[in-house]
Amino acid sequence: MTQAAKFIVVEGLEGAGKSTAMAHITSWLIQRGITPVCTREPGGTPLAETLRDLVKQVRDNEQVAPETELLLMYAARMQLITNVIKPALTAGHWVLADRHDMSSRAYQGGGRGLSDALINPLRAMVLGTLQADLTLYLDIDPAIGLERARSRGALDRIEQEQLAFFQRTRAKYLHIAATEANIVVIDANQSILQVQQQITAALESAALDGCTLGKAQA
Ligand code: Z5A
Repeated sequence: MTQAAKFIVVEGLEGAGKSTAMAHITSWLIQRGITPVCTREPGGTPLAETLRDLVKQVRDNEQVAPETELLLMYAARMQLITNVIKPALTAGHWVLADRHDMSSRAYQGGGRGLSDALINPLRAMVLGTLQADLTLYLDIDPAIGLERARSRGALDRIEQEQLAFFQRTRAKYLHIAATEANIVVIDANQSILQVQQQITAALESAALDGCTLGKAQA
């Protein structure tokens, strides 16, 4: 493959099918000779995985301030970008991310109601010039996503939020997707096969830096 390394992000509410999509995209890329470095957020380095555990747990019924949650997300992201994402892209590896910055804007911005004025300075510090080449936002009715998540077992601290929290989060996701470039909305309410077909179509038509990957090489 001669294309420059690309940064592809999968986003969506819980139960939207991100893990399922990650596996599909990975095999789509491998068929084209590209083995991506896969990440998840929060997480992906030893310290970031510890922060992930902390942010997902309920501890002694302590309320977690929205700002604390925001800072933990960006602390984990800083570690991941510094130690994994940037080195991978610099070395010419494609990066495929299960959640990234759009999650913070949707959950802590939309869901928790934190302002752009509060979030944007953190984004500037942590992201610098890093930008996804393509974001696939898997849009799902929160009630359906939560039902899928519940069927897997116990819910973590954020998953225990009320439906209205996820409706605000979804609204923010949709607003960002409608107003910013390089974001494709996938209807994740459909069957796994139909979702995969939409993802394949999005990947095939994505002009990643002017270079369309298209069909697999023979
Ligand atoms: N969070 C945040 O607040 N701010 C941030 O900046 C970041 C994160 C980065 C991370 O959770 C939590 O952190 C998350 C947001 C917050 N919290 N919440 N709530 P996570 O990433 O570990 O988990 P998740 O987002 O909740 O992912 P998930 O529940 O594992 O969902 P998923 O990966 O999108 O879905 P899946 O595992 O692919 O599928 C779920 C099930 O549905 C599974 O049984 C599938 O077989 C099934 N499935 C998948 N697709 C379909 C379709 N199309 N039809 C039917 N069934 C399907």
